[in-house]
Amino acid sequence: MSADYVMVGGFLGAGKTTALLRLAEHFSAQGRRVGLITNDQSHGLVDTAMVNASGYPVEEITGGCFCCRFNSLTDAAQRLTRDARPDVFLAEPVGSCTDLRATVQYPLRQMYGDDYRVAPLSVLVDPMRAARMIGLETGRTFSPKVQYIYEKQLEEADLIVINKSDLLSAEQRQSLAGALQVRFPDAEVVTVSARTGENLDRWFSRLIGSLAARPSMDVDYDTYAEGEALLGWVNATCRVTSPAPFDGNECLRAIAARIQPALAAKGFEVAHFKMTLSPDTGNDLAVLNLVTIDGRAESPHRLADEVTDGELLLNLRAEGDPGDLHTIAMTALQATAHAAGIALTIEHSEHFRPGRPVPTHRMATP
Ligand SMILES: Nc1nc2c(ncn2[C@@H]2O[C@H](COP(=O)(O)OP(=O)(O)OP(=O)(O)O)[C@@H](O)[C@H]2O)c(=O)[nH]1
Ligand SMILES: [Mg+2]
Repeated sequence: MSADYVMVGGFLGAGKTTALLRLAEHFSAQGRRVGLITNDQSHGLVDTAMVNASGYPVEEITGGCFCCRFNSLTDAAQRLTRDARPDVFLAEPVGSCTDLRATVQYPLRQMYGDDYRVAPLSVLVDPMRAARMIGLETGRTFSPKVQYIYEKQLEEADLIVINKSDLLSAEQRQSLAGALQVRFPDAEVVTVSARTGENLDRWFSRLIGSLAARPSMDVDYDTYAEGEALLGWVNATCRVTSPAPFDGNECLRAIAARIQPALAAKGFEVAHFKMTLSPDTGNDLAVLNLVTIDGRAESPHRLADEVTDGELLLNLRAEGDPGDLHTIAMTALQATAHAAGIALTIEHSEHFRPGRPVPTHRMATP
């Protein structure tokens, strides 16, 4: 019997992981077994920590996007099948990745059509980012080549899912949905809130169908590669210990309070800056996110109790020099720990620009 394969793309920070966890709840409530697949250019993923904390089986594909690591994607699905026998796979590609229809969906359908029923391609958008990108509102945004990736993501969508509707007025919803529909007529536009649950059923009901059979879009891989290379990536895994219990939520807030102004001073636009703090005991988790440089850092999950030791993960993706991003992040981690009397050891850290995307397969038609 074939399993459903649902991929939810969209730019960094749009709310993919939040929405996929909602989708996992939705399918679980129907008695279905879900397996999640997270993906990033490198390891030490905040997303995997979030999925783990929610208790769903998860496989992480690191070292490149799904399209460039297609065999890792199918291997991950097979490992999940062996361990948890999911009948629906929920996959989150890297937020700077596009051309997923031609490089992931169509190859899966052509080569593994007996194993997977490939659902329509959803592309999530953050409404503030989208309104700036398409010129409905002014404010900080990315360079044109990064914008190219953003627009290509929307162009290939079956479903453009405007997320975070809880942040929008009725007029803002209408004008954004209208503008996206005119610009991307092949897609159905739905507006939801993964946070409040508003209208999620409408979106989820569309995932039962199958991928629209249309030719894949044209992509200029030079512009795509140059766009990705404008983004800097920092991942760090740290061990924190303290002789006295400390407030883990406040610790993340204090780190962000140092990083955000330092990035702003350099003129770097944030794509997504996220951190988690997982205490060594229990399943609780503190999460902090920032999705634009002029936005406000948020803590969608807070630790209920103080902590004495745990693992702190930092993932920063911004348009800026990776070396500078790394220095800013490491300085803030050490300075915050020092000020709070916490011992912080950086066990792993790396910084880089994503390499040129070289898909394993590329299929022009379904
Ligand atoms: N207000 C609001 N915030 C949301 C909603 N959905 C997600 N967020 C927040 O948006 C931020 C980014 O969410 P994620 O789910 O981590 O986004 P993502 O697309 O998975 O990000 P990357 O994996 O880095 O590309 C977090 O602060 C979320 O809590 C929503 O419906 N409303
Ligand atoms: Mg995510």
